[in-house]
Amino acid sequence: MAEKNVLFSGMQPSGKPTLGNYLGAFKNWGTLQEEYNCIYCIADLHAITVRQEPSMLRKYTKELFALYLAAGLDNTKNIIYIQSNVSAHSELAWILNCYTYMGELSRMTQFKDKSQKQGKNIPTGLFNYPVLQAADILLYQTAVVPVGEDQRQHLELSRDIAIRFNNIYGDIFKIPEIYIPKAGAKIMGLQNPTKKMSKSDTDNENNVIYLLDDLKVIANKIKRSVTDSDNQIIYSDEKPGIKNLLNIYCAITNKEIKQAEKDFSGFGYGAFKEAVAEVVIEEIRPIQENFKRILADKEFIEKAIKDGAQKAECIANKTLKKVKKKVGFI
Ligand code: ATP
Ligand code: LTN
Repeated sequence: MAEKNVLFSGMQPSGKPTLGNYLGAFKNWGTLQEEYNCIYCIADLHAITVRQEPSMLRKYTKELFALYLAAGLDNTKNIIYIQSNVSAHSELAWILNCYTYMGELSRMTQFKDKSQKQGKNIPTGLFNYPVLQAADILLYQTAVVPVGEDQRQHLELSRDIAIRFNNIYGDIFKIPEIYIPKAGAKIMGLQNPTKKMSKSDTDNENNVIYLLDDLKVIANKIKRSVTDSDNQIIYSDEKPGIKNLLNIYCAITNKEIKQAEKDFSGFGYGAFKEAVAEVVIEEIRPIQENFKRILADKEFIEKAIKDGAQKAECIANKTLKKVKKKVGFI
C-alpha cells in the first residue's frame, strides 16, 4: 500500500481556545485524519513570543492536548505532541533563519499587528516566528497544512524558504500545500465583527466564544452579538455581524450559505441567533464532556504526551540530520 502523505498543523497554547480555532482549524484536522498521516503540534515555542505566565502556559498546554483528543483527534493513529519536547524545531529554526530575509519577515501582517501591542521592546522571537513555523512544517516532510485564513502568509513564506533551500542543496524538503477551509476560515469577534476572533484578545470576554465556556454563557454571548438593525438575514460585507453568524452556522452544519439564507428568510434576528446558538451548543457539548473525562485521567495524558514526543522526534531528527549534513556541519 502506498505510504500516506503527511498532514501537519499546530496551535499555540496562548490562551483559552476559541470557536474560531475550532472551526478554522481542528474541526477540519479531524475530518482529514483517515486520508493522511497526521501530526498535530502544540506550539508552545511560538506561544512564548509574547510574554506568558509559566503556570498558565503549563495549564493551557495540557488542556490543549486534552482538547485535541476531546475534539476527535486520535493519538493512536496520528501523532499529537508538544513542540518544545522536540529540540529539532529550535535547531532547524536557527538554520532556516540564515536562509530567510529581513524584508520577508517585515512584510508579515501578524508581526505588524502583534508588534504594535508590544510597545517599545518588541521581542525578536515575534519577528522570527514564521521561520519557526516553517521549521515545524518542513521537519516532517509535510504535504498539506490546514490552517485558518490568517495563516496564509506564513504558509507562503514556509514554501518560499523550502524552495530556496532546495535550490541550493537539492531535494531536502517537501514543498507543503496550504489547505484553508471553505467555511469557518475566518470567524470574527461577536462584538467587533470586523476583527478576527482571537484567543489572546482578552479585552472583552463577550467578543469571544471559548470552547470551554459554560453553554449558557455561549448562548448569551450569541444573543448579545452585535448586528445591524434591518432585520434581514443576508450574507453581505455591509452586515458583518450577520455574515459572521451565517459563517459560524454553515461551518458547523456544512450547509451552503445560499441555503442558510433561504432557510432563515422571514426570521427575525432574535430567532436566527437562537438557531445559531443551538447548533454551536450541540457541537460543543460532546467536546466539553470528552474534555473533562480526558483531563481527569492524569496518567493517560502524561503517557500520551511522552509517546507523542518520541514519535515526533524520530521523524524530525531524520530531516534535521540531512539538513545539517547538507549545510556542512560535522
Ligand atoms: P493568538 O491570539 O495567540 O494569536 P489565535 O486565536 O489567533 O491565537 P492560533 O493559535 O494562532 O490562534 O491559531 C491556531 C489555528 O486557529 C490557526 O490555524 C489559525 O488560522 C486558526 N484560527 C485562529 N483564529 C481563527 C478565527 N478567528 N477564525 C478561523 N480560524 C482561526
Ligand atoms: N502560527 C500558527 C500556529 C502554528 C502552526 C505551525 C500552524 C505553529 N506552527 C505549523 C500550522 C503549521 C498559528 O496558527 N498562529
